[in-house]
Amino acid sequence: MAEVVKSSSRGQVALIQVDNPPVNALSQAVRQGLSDCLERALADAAIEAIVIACEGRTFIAGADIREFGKPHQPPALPAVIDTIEASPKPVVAAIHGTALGGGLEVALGCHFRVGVASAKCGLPEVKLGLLPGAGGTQRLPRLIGAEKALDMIVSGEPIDAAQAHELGLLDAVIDGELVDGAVAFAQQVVGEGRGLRRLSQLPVPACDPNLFEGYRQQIATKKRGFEAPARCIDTVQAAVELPFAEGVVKERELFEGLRAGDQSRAQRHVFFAEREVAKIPDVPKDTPTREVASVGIVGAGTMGGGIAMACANAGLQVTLLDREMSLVEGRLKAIAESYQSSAKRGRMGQAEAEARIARIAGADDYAALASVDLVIEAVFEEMEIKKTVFKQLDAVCKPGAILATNTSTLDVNEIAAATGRPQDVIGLHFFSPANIMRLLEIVRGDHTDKSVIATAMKLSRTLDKIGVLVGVCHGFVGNRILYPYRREALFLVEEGASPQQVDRVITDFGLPMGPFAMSDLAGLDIGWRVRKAQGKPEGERYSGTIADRLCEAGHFGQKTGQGFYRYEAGSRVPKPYPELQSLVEEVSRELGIERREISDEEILKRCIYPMINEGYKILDEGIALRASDIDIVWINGYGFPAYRGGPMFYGELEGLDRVHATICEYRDQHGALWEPSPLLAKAAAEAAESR
Ligand code: T1G
Repeated sequence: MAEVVKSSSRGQVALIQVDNPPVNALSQAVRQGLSDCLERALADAAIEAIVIACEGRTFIAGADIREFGKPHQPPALPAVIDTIEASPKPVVAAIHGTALGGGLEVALGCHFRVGVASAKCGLPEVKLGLLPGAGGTQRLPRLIGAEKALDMIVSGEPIDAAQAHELGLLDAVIDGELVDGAVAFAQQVVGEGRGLRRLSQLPVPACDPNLFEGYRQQIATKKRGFEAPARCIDTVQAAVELPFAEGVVKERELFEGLRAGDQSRAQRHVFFAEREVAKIPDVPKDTPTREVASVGIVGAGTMGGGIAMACANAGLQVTLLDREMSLVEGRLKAIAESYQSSAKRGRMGQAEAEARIARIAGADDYAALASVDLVIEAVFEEMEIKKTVFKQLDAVCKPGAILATNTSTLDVNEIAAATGRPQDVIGLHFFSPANIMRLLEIVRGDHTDKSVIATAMKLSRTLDKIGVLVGVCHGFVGNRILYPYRREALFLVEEGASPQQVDRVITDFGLPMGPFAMSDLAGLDIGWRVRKAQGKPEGERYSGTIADRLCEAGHFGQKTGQGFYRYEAGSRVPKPYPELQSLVEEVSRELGIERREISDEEILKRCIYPMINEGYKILDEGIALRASDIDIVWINGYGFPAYRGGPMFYGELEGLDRVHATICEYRDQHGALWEPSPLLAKAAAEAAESR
């Protein structure tokens, strides 16, 4: 196996270089190599100083996350770092790329740290449901103070070289070749006889004793449900209150507790799942893509406007088209106000705001789209209207232009068939607000060309979104899973629960909103229109009775001030109201349902398990490439808590055999809507065997 840690020397300076692509993760071999090379350098009388650097694109980017589920293998990283720090010879870390996690902890064990101007330093363990477990929570506060250390450790966000230098995390920013600069720095340290700064021996600079309690309150809402952020605060507080030796014991104890927990397992699953979505078996990485520098958007509604902003934010030239110029001008005005407001709040510079506004032009004639590289249709969710738009695009757009529909449920193949170029048609399903939500469902039609798929995946990265390739079915992946979730929530209210009880159970589980508050936000009239068009399903229990009654009375949710909840003027706070309860009880009576107390546990299972079952049906039909893609859709499109890994991973945490057994019970109680997916049954049997 290629050497993952190499040593050489530059005069009296030993150069230890990690070479473990792609990110120089601290695998067992790297830890062993570092330890061996250090030992040799320390034993070599001719060596006066040591530089630790990395080959490839980055300094060490952390522990090897793939090793976490396996038994510890020596040498342990803290031991390697302690050896570095105890060295009687100065050790200098030479940082480029991103020194992250255990990588930064290795650098903190060094006596000095230098980096190039483009380098970044961070402790992102909290994003994996962990905390820095190799002394970082104890050494960093000793170097930059508790408050700055808290910011880095609890946010998990890296800082750039300039900030790091200003904080003292970097002793120098190297112009020119990094290793040369680091060796020169080491020689200077030796030449000047500079003392070795061992962070473990420094006191933590004095800080406000209320810092930690204040920080806990500060993150309570934003990090609701996550365990790791609070534990991160505990470890930094330990750094302030305990001697180093006791502080690292506390750190290790809290780290191991998180590492073994479900939340970190889930968040590590999400880390890899977010990278898997880009891997499409029959569309390899080197598939040619088409240039996308200009985008036409058809439909100046809320979605069209959001998509226009998402594209302008990414530097693309945008033409926003609608049949009435007054509609376009109204939307352009709203977009300009949004950017100006962001500039006023300091979210972006005034010049950047104006540049983005300037990138979006208006039009009311399809001829304006003749030369664009990509068109995204975002008109009314009605098939005939969409087909008319695509016929016009087919007549106007240049050969090779990509024609995309933002439909959230409709058949992309039927839309593509309205053109003479189905190979250039694809679905780009943005989530509202389109300039904020990270998820982009990329819907592959039967004839969609591979270059179009590859271009769409690349576009998702350009827009700083997560693109997930899905197949054609009603609702694709996200909304298809939403239907049974919402259906069961409505049934539970007909059977005895209240909307607020269901919403509380779901928000306690970790979603940002429950199904009823979410319906009120989206607008009850949207689903009402679809139900009226589709008609009541034959032979199965109808879930729309209560929602229909509300819509028939003109109660569409927030937009009318009343839906499942009432909203005071100007307020978005949902408030229960007695007339809703009377309506619900009336519907239960009409349906002959004896209302009963329903437990929170039943509510949770009846809302979440159908999502898992639908996910297995989606997999079985090939609508999603892998279960983890479904998790990414629901985490990024609907706020499923990352610390539960997504609906499919959550099913594994629950035990698929238990999930399957419960679904079978509900089928026996509530009928065929609960019929388990055969693929789930198979996975459940395998889970039972492996138990
Ligand atoms: N371990 C294992 N694999 C990793 C990895 C890691 N730490 N980081 C990246 N990879 C893989 C990744 O899965 C992908 O694989 C490939 O490398 C390229 O990654 C003890 C406990 C460094 C900013 O959390 O943030 O240290 O898909 O696509 O966009 O206290 O990777 O090609 O097969 O993301 O250029 C802390 C995680 C660990 C950093 C580069 N460190 N990595 O981004 O490439 S815990 C992290 C990143 C720890 C200590 C604790 C990013 C990156 P594949 P990529 P990129």
